[in-house]
Amino acid sequence: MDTPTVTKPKEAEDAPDLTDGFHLVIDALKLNGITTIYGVPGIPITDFGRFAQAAGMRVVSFRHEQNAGNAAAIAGYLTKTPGVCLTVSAPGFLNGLTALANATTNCFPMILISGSSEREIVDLAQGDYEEMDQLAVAKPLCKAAFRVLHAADIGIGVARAIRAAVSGRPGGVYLDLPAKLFSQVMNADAGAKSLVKVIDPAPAQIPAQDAVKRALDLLKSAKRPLIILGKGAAYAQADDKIRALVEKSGVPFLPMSMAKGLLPDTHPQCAGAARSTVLQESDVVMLIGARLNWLLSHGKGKTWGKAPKQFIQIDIDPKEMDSNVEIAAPLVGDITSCVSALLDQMGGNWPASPSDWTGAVNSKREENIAKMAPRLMKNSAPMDFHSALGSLRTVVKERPDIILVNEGANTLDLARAVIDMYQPRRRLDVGTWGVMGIGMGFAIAAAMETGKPVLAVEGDSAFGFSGMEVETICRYNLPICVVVFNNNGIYRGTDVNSGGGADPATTVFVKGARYDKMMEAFGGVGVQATTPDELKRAVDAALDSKKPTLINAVIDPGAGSESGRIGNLNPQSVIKKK
Ligand SMILES: Cc1ncc(C[n+]2csc(CCOP(=O)(O)OP(=O)(O)O)c2C)c(N)n1
Ligand SMILES: [Mg+2]
Repeated sequence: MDTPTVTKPKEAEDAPDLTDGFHLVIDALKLNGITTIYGVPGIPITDFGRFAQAAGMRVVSFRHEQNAGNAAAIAGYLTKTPGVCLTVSAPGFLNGLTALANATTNCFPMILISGSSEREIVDLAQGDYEEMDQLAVAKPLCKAAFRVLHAADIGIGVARAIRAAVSGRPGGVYLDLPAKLFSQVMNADAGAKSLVKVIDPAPAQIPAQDAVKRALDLLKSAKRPLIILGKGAAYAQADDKIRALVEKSGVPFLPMSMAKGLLPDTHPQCAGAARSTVLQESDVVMLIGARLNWLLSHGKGKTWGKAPKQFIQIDIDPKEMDSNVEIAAPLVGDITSCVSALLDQMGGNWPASPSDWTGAVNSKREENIAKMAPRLMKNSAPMDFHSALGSLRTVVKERPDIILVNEGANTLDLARAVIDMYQPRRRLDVGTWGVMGIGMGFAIAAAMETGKPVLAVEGDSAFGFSGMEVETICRYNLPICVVVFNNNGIYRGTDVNSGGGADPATTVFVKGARYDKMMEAFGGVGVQATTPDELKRAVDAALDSKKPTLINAVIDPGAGSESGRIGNLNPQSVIKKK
């Protein structure tokens, strides 16, 4: 076995046989193929960032830890290697925690590394600088949490964090590194020997043969089968196998938001535009890396219609089965292994999907697409969501390789419905929680990890959660085009304060704000667009030039609806609105 090399700390120039905590953490990450750190500097990790950069790692400094954390999380999703976020103690740690919890909820592998205060003072609550028992706080919000107290344990600590993040169902891991650890010194050879290269961090989990047979028997018996692809299927990077399964079965498929593009939305079997019909009328549903959570109405109720359903579920986590409704054919294993096993057992003469069903799904899809088409083609000012999205839809059609980041309410729900995706893992959005604030962090990591241009389509409220990172985009000169759908507020810009006071209503912002000026302030390109044609020209120019660009897209303030497409989740008061 090769002995890992260690980077020598500067202080050790006179003592070449020494290393320390700073350098052991860097060496442990590098040994495991982690080359980028997303973070915000400060005590006790400023020098750590400097040393990591000196050692050839990419250390990307953000303006707020939540955005760095979101960047790390989506880097993990895109690469299947944990993304690393680095923060200072207590407040920086807490700022990173939302992203860690969100990563865990969405099954994105990431590691939050935070410096922390001195244990002996924290444990006695003696009021240390940024004192907090961070390990205890992090534990319920992630898959695993570890603290390393001795330099000699850094190798094993980093190894455990990596394995915990990517094995089984991926998620967030917290690694607590007290300030004192960084300057702990040890013999360089012993340090090198203490490092651990994780072997097979996400081992295949092969499904049982009888479970595969049970799933196929059920699928074969279906009169109205449906396949639902979740972002777990996109994460698996088993694109060819999944496509082969869908095409061999002939079954209509429905992509969840971040699974759009795994097979093109324009694929003849795609039932995206006939969602209500297929959910209501299907009789056997195969879930691939999709959970029956609120996004699928927990697998029951009106959304799922009256016809009895039987579910086949492919998931790596056995606990996912029967979480909401009975799963008739659970298939536990990693998606690549499960889909391969299904393909193998399907053999050469799998029957075609019943043609009355596929025909009905197709005609519903064509009907809905035709209904929407005229709304996407209007070239008027002010723009409404559909006309603005119509031009972005064409942009993505012409440039299917770009990455689309999307958040907001109407801006999210309508973009998801309107913009067809053509390639896997090109759509990154608010995920399971519908969280606002992922925009700039996701865009920055997507650009850095893939080298591809990024189009971030942002509600004006959504953008505000991470908007300061436009400076980061300019500083690193990233090929990111941000389009702010500016309707002067949350859902709409037209609410008034029903109490009659001077304060604005709770959901509205400064009218006619010029978000484009924010990008100009840092040397990027700012554009104001008032028609779909102007918008398309500006986005094309941005993606061609690869210059950081922000387009303020002026949207009719009255065009949106409350909470986009999930207004039904708002609790209602018995007292009528004034
Ligand atoms: C962290 C977080 N805070 C608050 C919310 C509630 N929320 C949902 S959508 C939204 C903003 C919607 O406005 P905008 O982004 O402008 O989209 P629009 O509907 O106007 O297009 C907010 C604040 C949330 N989802 N996540
Ligand atoms: Mg808005």
